[in-house]
Amino acid sequence: MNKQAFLAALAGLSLACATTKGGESSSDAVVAKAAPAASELGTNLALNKPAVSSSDEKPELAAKAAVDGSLTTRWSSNFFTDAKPADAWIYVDLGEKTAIQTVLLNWEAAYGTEFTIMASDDAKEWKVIAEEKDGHAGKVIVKLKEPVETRFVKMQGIKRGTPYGYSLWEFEVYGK
Ligand SMILES: [Ca+2]
Repeated sequence: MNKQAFLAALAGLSLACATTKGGESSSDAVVAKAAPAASELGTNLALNKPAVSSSDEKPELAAKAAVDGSLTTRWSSNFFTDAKPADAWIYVDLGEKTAIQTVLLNWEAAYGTEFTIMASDDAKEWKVIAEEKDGHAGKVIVKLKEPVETRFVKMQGIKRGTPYGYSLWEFEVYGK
């Protein structure tokens, strides 16, 4: 690579970093890596709402542990018995159609590298509202460009970050 090409590549790299930092993206969803203050997101609409999962590794690692507001309890999908462990999912029922704009996934060490966020009014017909291809352990914040009206909000796993299941300390949903 000559000097000019190297500088051009470097400029591209810093532009990519700035794009990530600024939270701007050309895709439908913006994924922020840093957690905003809780007050910026408002009320967690998923807190203590009914949650359903494709499977649970153990009874104490059930779906409800991802919406109980506790960072010492978690949901884990079952990676021993699931025919397709990478397809595991969890959804929360907000109780009524609600405008949502942010989903915060607080992943345990067993995180999802690739997953989608889906919306539904009946828990049968699902629509993809965001896609993430760079998941990591810890907090992953998926911010939609526009609010979406939905009753059910789902994390649909596509690719696991580890050979284990998908495990979330908390699955949080916000209106802004
Ligand atoms: Ca929890």
